[in-house]
Amino acid sequence: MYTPHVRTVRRATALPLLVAAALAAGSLSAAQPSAAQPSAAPTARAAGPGTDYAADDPFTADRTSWFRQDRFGMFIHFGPYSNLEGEYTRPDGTVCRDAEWIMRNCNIPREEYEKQAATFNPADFDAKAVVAAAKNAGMRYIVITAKHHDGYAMWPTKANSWNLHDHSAFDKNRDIIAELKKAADEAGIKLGLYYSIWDWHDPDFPDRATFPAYEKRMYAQLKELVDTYDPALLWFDGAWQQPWTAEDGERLEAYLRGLKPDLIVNNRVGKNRVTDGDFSTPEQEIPDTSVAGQLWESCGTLNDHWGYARYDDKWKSSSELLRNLLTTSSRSGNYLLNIGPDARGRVPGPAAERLGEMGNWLRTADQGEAVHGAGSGGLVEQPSWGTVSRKGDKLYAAVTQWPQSGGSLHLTTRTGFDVKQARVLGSDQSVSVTKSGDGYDIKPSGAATNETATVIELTVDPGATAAPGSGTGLKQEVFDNPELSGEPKLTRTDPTVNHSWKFTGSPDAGVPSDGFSVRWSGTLEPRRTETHTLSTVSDDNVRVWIDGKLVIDNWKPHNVQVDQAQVDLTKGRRHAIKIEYVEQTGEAHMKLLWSSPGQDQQVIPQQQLNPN
Ligand code: H79
Repeated sequence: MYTPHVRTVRRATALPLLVAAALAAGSLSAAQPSAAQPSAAPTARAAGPGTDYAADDPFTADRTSWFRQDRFGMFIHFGPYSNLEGEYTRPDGTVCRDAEWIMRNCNIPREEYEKQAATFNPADFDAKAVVAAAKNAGMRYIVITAKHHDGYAMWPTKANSWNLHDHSAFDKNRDIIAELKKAADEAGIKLGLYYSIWDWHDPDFPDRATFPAYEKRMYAQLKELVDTYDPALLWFDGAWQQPWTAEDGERLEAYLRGLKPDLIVNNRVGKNRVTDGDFSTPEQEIPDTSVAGQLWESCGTLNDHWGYARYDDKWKSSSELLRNLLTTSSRSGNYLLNIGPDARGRVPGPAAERLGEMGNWLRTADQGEAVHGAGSGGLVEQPSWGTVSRKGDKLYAAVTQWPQSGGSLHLTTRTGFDVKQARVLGSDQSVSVTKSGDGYDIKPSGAATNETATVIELTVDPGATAAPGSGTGLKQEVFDNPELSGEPKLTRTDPTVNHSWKFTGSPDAGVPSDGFSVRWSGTLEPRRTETHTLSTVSDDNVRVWIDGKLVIDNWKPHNVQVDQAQVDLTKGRRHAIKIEYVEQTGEAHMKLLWSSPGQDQQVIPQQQLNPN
């Protein structure tokens, strides 16, 4: 069996400006109560009761559409550590090896690290060539380290002089981030920027007492990045490190979304939870299934290091890398595959070679259709002989273990659907598909087309899906006590159960941010007759009844948790739903999602909900 490589909006309102202004004024603890927002438009970005940070559903929003389609991106780790190329010669002549962590792991004294950084001259960095290599590989976006843990900025920041412009031997007229942005724009490639919250260089980082001074510089740098390079995505890292807190994450995320509402942000902006940012970030690891409650992107290396390491020749084969990409996209995830340019800024030959081979495979006979724009689809179980992804009415079975002559591949189905047509991409052979046991047997008549994965395209009729409903949402009753007791403070129709009140927010300006409770009731109108997976993302207590039956019961105060229930729902029928939720103290979140074999995970949309 194939085993993947595993080492292991809304519009901005004027409100963000208040936050920005408070920051500019040096006050990071701005708490401006917002005006009451109608529940249909949770646009508030200012801290305080009434704020709802969930502006949209990342699973369906236009904002995230490119990210959900693109599937394959290039990570670039590049900084003054690249100048050492992974080797530090100690004063006693012995050599210590690492990569982007070399300063820390090899205990390089700060002055030494600064001294070598002053000689950093990546004159051969060729943004056009890097973008061309990404595009040629089938990658649709790039994320480059604007600042790694060593704190060194790869753009001409004005916040300090620890940067490529002011502290290097590099051409003072060049700005590699600007060059990359221009080349990416010209090639239709999205540019994202990596920014480490953890900073080894800034003396104000480690101590909570001095941290606000660091944080101010960090906000200034991030504003520079957004204003100057207009990144499509920000990729944070190191936020697990003290003294960074979940409250700091709440404030930073709100600040960034105020700067650029359609920005995509990873979950390391906060504390790596499904409620932080837009997507989860498994590192050097591919989860077994789609991540419940959040988009996801797996980042991984081509060899064993992120930053350039001249001694590291443990290159993965392009076949293994492609299979990782197929596994990832078949689970509705993205693959962010890393290159580490050398001291001169050149892409290592073996890296370029593998990217080229990946691109060749993806272009051949349109095999890339199995990746770009494809996702899990859910119609079938994951097979042991490869991966299956879905794009509309096509299933792409990427077979890594081709059957012996005359043999067949079994597909276990999770719902009823018909197969209309089957063909092998890049081959004239015939493919027979017959019903068998819990699914279909697929029997190709010829040989595999290549060693990596041979793609069988099945054209399917996924069965009856009802047109979208015309619902208006659920009845929502909000109580200003944590017991759902007495008269509700307010009653209204809530379009979706998709709320991130976090620490400071609440359902209404008149409801405190701690000690409130909410009941939703009405009906749920599914579009397919299937077993649905209902997921709640909650903090704190939650319980859900469907047709009078308690199906989710997590009635103890808790931190962010995902709870799931399998429920049989019937197309077009209005199933009764009731949800009770309590916010005790701390953060508050409450989301309700569904998925089924024929329905990708999403927040249950307004059209399928009714208040009665
Ligand atoms: O930039 C590369 C590494 O230098 C950096 N992240 C990648 C993209 C990195 N810094 N530290 N680490 C990786 C190791 C820390 C890993 C963990 Fe975790 C932090 C384990 C648990 C918390 C990563 C983040 C895995 C889960 C969350």
